[in-house]
Amino acid sequence: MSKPAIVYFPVKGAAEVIRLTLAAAGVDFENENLPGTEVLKQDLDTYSFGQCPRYHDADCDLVQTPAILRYLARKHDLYGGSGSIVEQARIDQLLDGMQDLRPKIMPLVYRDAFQTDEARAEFWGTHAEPEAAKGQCRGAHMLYIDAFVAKHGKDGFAVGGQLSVADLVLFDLVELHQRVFGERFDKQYPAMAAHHAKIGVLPAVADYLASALRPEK
Ligand SMILES: N[C@@H](CCC(=O)N[C@@H](CS)C(=O)NCC(=O)O)C(=O)O
Repeated sequence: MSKPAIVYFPVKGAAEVIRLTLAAAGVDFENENLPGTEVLKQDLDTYSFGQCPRYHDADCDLVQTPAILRYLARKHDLYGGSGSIVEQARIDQLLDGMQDLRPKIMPLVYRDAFQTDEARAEFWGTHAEPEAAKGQCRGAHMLYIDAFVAKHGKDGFAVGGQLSVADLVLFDLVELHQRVFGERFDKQYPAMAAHHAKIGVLPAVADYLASALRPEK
């Protein structure tokens, strides 16, 4: 039988949160690289919304990253420790809050037009500078994430006291910020940097980070 697979481009991009979640769950998966974007529009049976990433295993074939993450969290016990629907809702809140911030930082990593000091200053001034959280940032601000984790996390985990899908998504979100802002980010958000360091040394995650399964870019 074939392994669970992620269908995407050969970059971390939007698929990295899925790879991290599978790795943390100890799932032996593979990457299937898309040769181009044409298939996304030609095969709407598979790519229902004309987009990737796609995930498939013996039980199902899915698109839409949030749906894939929740499926994997339920399947691999990464949706809160107690089976409590309140804890699951807390995890959902954090996932949704991070989903507001993610599209703001992604272009600074992946789009040439946003690799400028102006774009970095604009992002920092709107989505990372603590004072800016008082203004209109459309719900997308690192201070909100930081405060949510301080309130609802325990023992270094993002929500509750054990590893959940929210930890893997936060790990990736923090890393995107670190790629753009380096030490400036860690100094401004030490608890987020500490969370990243903690998750990165969990044995299953560390093995994945050092593996050939992880795209370089
Ligand atoms: N809502 C989708 C968005 C995925 C998305 O934006 N995918 C991009 C690649 S990162 C894509 O397929 N772009 C091609 C297109 O939209 O035509 C998800 O969360 O998975």
